[in-house]
Amino acid sequence: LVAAAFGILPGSMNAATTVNETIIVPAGKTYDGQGQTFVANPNTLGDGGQGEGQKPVFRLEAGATLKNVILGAPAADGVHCYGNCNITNVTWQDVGEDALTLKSSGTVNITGGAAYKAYDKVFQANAAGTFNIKNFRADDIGKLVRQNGGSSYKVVMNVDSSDISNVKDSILRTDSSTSTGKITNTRYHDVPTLFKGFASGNTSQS
Ligand code: ADA
Ligand code: CA
Ligand code: CA
Ligand code: CA
Repeated sequence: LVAAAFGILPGSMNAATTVNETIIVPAGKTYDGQGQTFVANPNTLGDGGQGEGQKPVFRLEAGATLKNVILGAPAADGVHCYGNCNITNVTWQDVGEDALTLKSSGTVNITGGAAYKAYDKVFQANAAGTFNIKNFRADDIGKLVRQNGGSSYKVVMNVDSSDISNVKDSILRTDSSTSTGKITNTRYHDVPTLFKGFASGNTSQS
């Protein structure tokens, strides 16, 4: 078949790849998913519910890039970044426990992509650092960025040119008096509060 020869047999493009063991992207390397859908094996990584301790589908070492990836359900604990990472055109169709966690200090650049159906958090900051979120779409979420509850390190949260809707709690949330939140050029609807827990003067919106 001509279609088979060109790899466009019906169904073959949309079949999800089941990830049994966390895919590690080494320091400084790029993993290009080429638009493929990845789902977690619930028995080895996690069922994508609210249980803590699930494993990530992707683990990015410092300076790694993840691009052109669709995470389907279950997405377990999503993506873990150990230091700087670039997340380009990555879509979470149904966020698992959370979508992405900064596990050690660094800058996370999230450009393009989307996150849907996050019962609680999308991006979780478990270390000091910066989140630059640009051209992102989020719908039906608890919070877009949450600094780990009770922590006092500094997290800089920037959201630009994004579209955020149906938020249960807030877009950006921290308990740290040094963390900052900035939202620019962004559309939102059904969002109860943009910022929660920031010290006065540490937020801006335009
Ligand atoms: C919760 C939990 C933390 C950590 C975090 C996460 O905030 O209290 O201990 O597990 O989730 O990284 O998902
Ligand atoms: Ca959690
Ligand atoms: Ca979900
Ligand atoms: Ca988590």
